[in-house]
Order: sequence, then structure tokens, then C-alpha cells
Amino acid sequence: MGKTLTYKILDAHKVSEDLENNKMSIKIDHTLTQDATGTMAYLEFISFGIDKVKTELSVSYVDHNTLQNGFMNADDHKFLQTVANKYGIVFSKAGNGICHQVNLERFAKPGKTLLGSDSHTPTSSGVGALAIGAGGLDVACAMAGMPFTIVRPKVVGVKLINKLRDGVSAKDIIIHLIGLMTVKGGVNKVIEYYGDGVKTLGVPERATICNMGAELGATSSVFPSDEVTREFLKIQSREEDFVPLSRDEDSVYDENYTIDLATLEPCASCPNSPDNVKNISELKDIKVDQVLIGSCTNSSYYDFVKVASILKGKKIHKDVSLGIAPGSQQVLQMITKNGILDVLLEAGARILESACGPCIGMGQSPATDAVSLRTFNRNFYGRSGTNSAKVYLVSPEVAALSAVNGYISSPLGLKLDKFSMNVTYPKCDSLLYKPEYKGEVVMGPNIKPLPKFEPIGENFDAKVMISLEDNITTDHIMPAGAKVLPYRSNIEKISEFVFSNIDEGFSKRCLDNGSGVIVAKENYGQGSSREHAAIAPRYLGIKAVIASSFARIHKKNLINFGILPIEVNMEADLFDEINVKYDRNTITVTNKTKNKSYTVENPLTDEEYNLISVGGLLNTF
Ligand code: MIC
Ligand code: SF4
Repeated sequence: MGKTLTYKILDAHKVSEDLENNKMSIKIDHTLTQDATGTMAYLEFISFGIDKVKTELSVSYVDHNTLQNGFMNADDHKFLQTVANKYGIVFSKAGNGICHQVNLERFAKPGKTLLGSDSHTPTSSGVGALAIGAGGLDVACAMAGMPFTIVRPKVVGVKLINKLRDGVSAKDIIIHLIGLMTVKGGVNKVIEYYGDGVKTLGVPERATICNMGAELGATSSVFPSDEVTREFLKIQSREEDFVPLSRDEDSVYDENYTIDLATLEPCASCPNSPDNVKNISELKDIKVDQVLIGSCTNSSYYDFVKVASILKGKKIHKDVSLGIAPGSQQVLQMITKNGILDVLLEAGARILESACGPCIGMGQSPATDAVSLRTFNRNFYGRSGTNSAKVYLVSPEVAALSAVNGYISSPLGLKLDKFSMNVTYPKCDSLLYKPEYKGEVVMGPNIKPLPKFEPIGENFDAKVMISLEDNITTDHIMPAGAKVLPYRSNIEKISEFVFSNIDEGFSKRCLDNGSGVIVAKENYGQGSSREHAAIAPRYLGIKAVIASSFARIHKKNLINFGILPIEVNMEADLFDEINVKYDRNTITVTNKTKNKSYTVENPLTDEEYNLISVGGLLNTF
């Protein structure tokens, strides 16, 4: 039996395998970090005492906290730049663009492994790389040359047949798939695309699809590397990076889906979850207040070509605010040179910086109860900065047409003019710096040392500090946005905001009690890779999270920082008294208040068990 493309890349990078626990460790070729997770990752890396990174390529991007409201963000940027220069990391300065867009343009290579401290790292899999999101500490370890361990993923084969109709786009393919598989349907799986429909999709479209594979909870997504990939690398002046890659024809998938592109309709992820999917035809006539086009999902030159074709000669509706954030300097230069920027400005667009911006709640929060259409990838409760806003995730075509009409509109059948795509892309090196392997690291006053954690112990009593439902996101646990992001390098301060959007008293309650546990249902910790969603609760004294199931990245982050993840579906109320007792073989959780005990096999590997025993990975160095 032949191999899937996923296992061709994984096996070529295999360092070791633990079949008993269904795990494998792989060599990481490339890493990326962004500023919001990067400061922690580099503090961790520095604590290893190594003189330079051991990867083929590591890149540090600044794209999340670019508001610079106060000295904190700018201090973080300086820290990151000086670390990069000293330790051998390429540095992409604020303004150069969103990490995933720039990485795709400049660095992603077919067949390479990439580990990034951001859950949307798989965007780079659009060129046939195997790109995986992880917590900052895992990326720090990869930069130090250590292998990365994953659950041996199941491979989901998604066969694409035929061709999209006019007005339907790559965004609709992935939203449709998320609707089918749900936000937890991809955990510990790689989504592999194949079939005749693949060649009808350009690299930016493939990248959009891989990007939102993160919303399935998938380990990664992957497209073959074919002539379309070669063409993309050629216009990026790096055809030499091309290698053809595809599955063996007789390879077999663990799960199968077929999507007939010719029957897909424009669709949307409705409030407040990417898997709340409806066709646009069911939403038409909903009045729109805000439209935002950008983010690492849909901010390529190709996306803006389509948007301009819809906006050409038109004005946006008077009640709509349209914000446009080109994904990179390259995209910005391209739309400027090719007349697209003029079209956008004449239509009434506001031009935002090439950065994450509103996607992470850094500005552009909608009005109370407003309807906001975004080409982004997440519409979790509160993420826009306005809890009552209704955020819909849509394609650039739906966004642009709705901005003109003032209500949600379907572009199905809309013929777009042909702007020429056959142009050479500028390299735009003005904000990209090669390391000089020298200089001192500069640390501003808001960059605090890493906290030290004691082991939780093998038998402890603690009270339930919060009891939660299914699909709790890391945005619920550790909110982002303009108020909180400046404290990503200051754990004591950021811990005040844990669960603050849904339970303001959480942080104080934990500190008053000294210790505690979190109880939840399915898919706890989905979404962002931010390890702050583990470190900050640990700082507040959380010793264990008891949930029916966990999202991949967050579970690893919990273990890395010495919090015990316990997979049990337990009924519990606030302040219930809990006892946790575990050894190498079993974990027993007793809800003393409800007089109920649950014993499960301890699923941790030896390595994970040791990490919990010593209080987390940082205590092993
Ligand atoms: C996000 O989209 O939620 C982020 C912000 O990019 C995160 C990382 C972070 O929280 O810093 C992610 O997706 O991993
Ligand atoms: Fe930035 Fe948003 Fe992409 Fe996260 S999802 S990397 S915040 S653009």
C-alpha cells in the first residue's frame, strides 16, 4: 500500500516512534514565532543557555501587537529584534506583514517541516510543506534542535472534484468542511487534499484552506506540490525551492470526504463559532454595519484583485465601514502598483496596517449589537472586542459585495473582471533583517522573568474554580485585544485577565483560594496556541483541568507547564471539593462534595508524566 503525502513528509523527518502510545517525534526544519507568543518563546529559549538556533531557518515576526498603546508593545519589539540578531533568527519588523502571509511568500518550502507558535502556522502547507502550530515552549525546544512529538495523526483525505463556480471561493470550501467536521473534528488528524479540483486552486487559495484547518483542531493540512506551486514560487523569485510532491495513488486515508466544487455555494460561519455554517442564501437581507477584509486567511494579492473587481466604480453603502488590511508589504506594493488601491479608496475603504489588527481585537471593535462581516478565521465570543457584536466569517467576494449593498449578499454567478495576475512580485526586503549573531538583548521593564512553578504533587485537594461547557476556546481562557495583549511578557499582570470576559471574579477567586481545578466538557482549549492560557492559570494556582476532551495544542501547553489534564466527564459546581490522586498507571478524581469518584488509566507517556512530576518542562533544564 502506498503512502499519503502526510506520511511521506512525516516519515522523512521521523526521529523516533513510540507505537505503544501512538506518538512520533519529528525533526523540525523551520520555525516561526510572532510577537504575542514570541516573547515567552524567546525567554524560554534563552533560559536553555544555547548560543544560537539549530534549525535550518527560524523567523521572528512582529504582527500582532502593533498598536503600541504605551511602551509595552514597542519594548517587546525591541526585545525580539535584539534576540533575533544575537541568536541567528531572521527578523520581520512591524509593518512587514502578517507572519503566515509573509512566510508563504518568502520562506515556505515544499516537503519541509515548520513549527510555529501560532495555531495558523499550517497556512504555509499551501505550498506542500507540513506546517504545525504549537505552544511557544515547543517552538523554543525546536529552535534548540530538539525533535517535536505529536500523536501519530490520522489522515483525512479530502477529494476535490470539478471547479468552483463564479462567486464561490476557497474560503467557501473550508467553511463548508468545518460545517461538516465541526471545530473538534480534526483533532490529531492531518487534512490532506487531492483530486482533480486541486489544480484549479492557486497557492493563495490553498493557503486559505490550510489556514482554517486550524478551526477543525487539525494538527495540519496539506496540499500537493505541483505545477501551480512551481508557478507561485517562480513569481516569488524562488523557483529553486520547488520540489514536486504528491501522495501515492494507492494510498489509503483513515477518513474520506469528497467535495464537488461545482455544487458549492457561498457560505458563512455565523456567530459565534466557525462551525455554525449557513449558506449565504439563508442569510440574505441581514443588515451589515462593518466589513473587514484581511487577516492571515484572506489578505493575498489575489484576494484584493477579486475585491477590487467587485468594488470598481462603486461606493460602499453609507451605513457600512469597510476596513482593508493587506497581508504584507508585498501585497500592499502590488495593489498600489496595479491600481487596486485606487479602486478601494474610491469605493470608500479605510486602509489599515499590514498586521493582524482587528482579527485579534487590536482596534476596529464593532458598535454594540453590530453585524460585522470578516474574511478572518475566528468569530469566538468577545474576540472582536465587542461582546454583543455578531461576527460572520465570509469570503472576500461576499464581504465586498455586502459592503456595497449594505446587507449580506451572495456573489454566486458574479463574473469578476480579469486583473492581470501575471506580474512579478516585488521582494520587499525593507523590513526583513538577517541576523548578525551579535549584540546584547534589550529587555524593557514590562518583560518579566519566567515564573517558577512547583510540582503539583500526586495527591491533592482543591476546589472547583470554574465549571464550563463544550468548546471553550483559549480566547475565553486568556482573552486578547488591545487591553490585554501588552502584558504577554508579564505573567503576573496578564493572569488578572484569565476568563475575564465570562467570569470577572476568576482570577481573584483563585488567588484567594491558593489552588484549584478547572472543570469543562468537550474540546477544552480549542483555538489559539497561546501558552498564556496554561501559564497564567498555573500562576493562579490551577493544578489540573478535568475535561471530557482537550484540543491538541492546549493539552500540550498544560503538560509543558505542569498542569495535569484529566480526561473525565465530571459533573461539578463552583467550589465543589475535589481530590486528585494519580500514579504512573491511574488517575482518580473524587468529587467529595457530590460523593462521586472516577478512575481512569493514566494516558500520559513516560516523558509527559515526568514533566508533570517535576513541575513542567522548564524545570528540566
Ligand atoms: C490567534 O489567532 O488567536 C492568534 C493570536 O494568532 C494566536 C496566537 C496568540 O494568541 O498569540 C494563535 O492562533 O495561535
Ligand atoms: Fe493574526 Fe488573526 Fe491570523 Fe491570528 S488569526 S495570526 S491574529 S491574522
